[in-house]
Amino acid sequence: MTSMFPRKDWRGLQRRALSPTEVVTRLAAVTGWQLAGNGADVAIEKTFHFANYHETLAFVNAVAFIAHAQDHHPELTVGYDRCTVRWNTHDAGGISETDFDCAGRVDALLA
Ligand code: H2B
Repeated sequence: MTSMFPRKDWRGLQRRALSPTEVVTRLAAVTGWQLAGNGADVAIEKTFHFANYHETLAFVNAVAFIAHAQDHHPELTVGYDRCTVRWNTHDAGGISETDFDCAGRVDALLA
């Protein structure tokens, strides 16, 4: 059976790592996201806080839906009442425009 879920098609789309200046400029335009890691592991990350485990896992599932639809997958660190979302583009070996796009989609879940 074909999937009912829309999925981003990356074929033909050029993805590149943003320069440090580009990353700093984009970080200034978003709330709560910060730089983490080093070299090819450099990423943007933000920790989201929740009232309990149920809310945290509901958030994790919503992020997973975004990840599937965008074909872009964050590293998630999950605790009882918090989840850290960490985006980088391993295909590009750095932080790309896609990471900021997906960060905005995650923020919108709670807006
Ligand atoms: N997720 C992340 N975070 N970085 C990538 O470079 C990436 C991904 N690439 N998800 C995608 C999948 C790629 O491997 C597929 C083929 O589109």
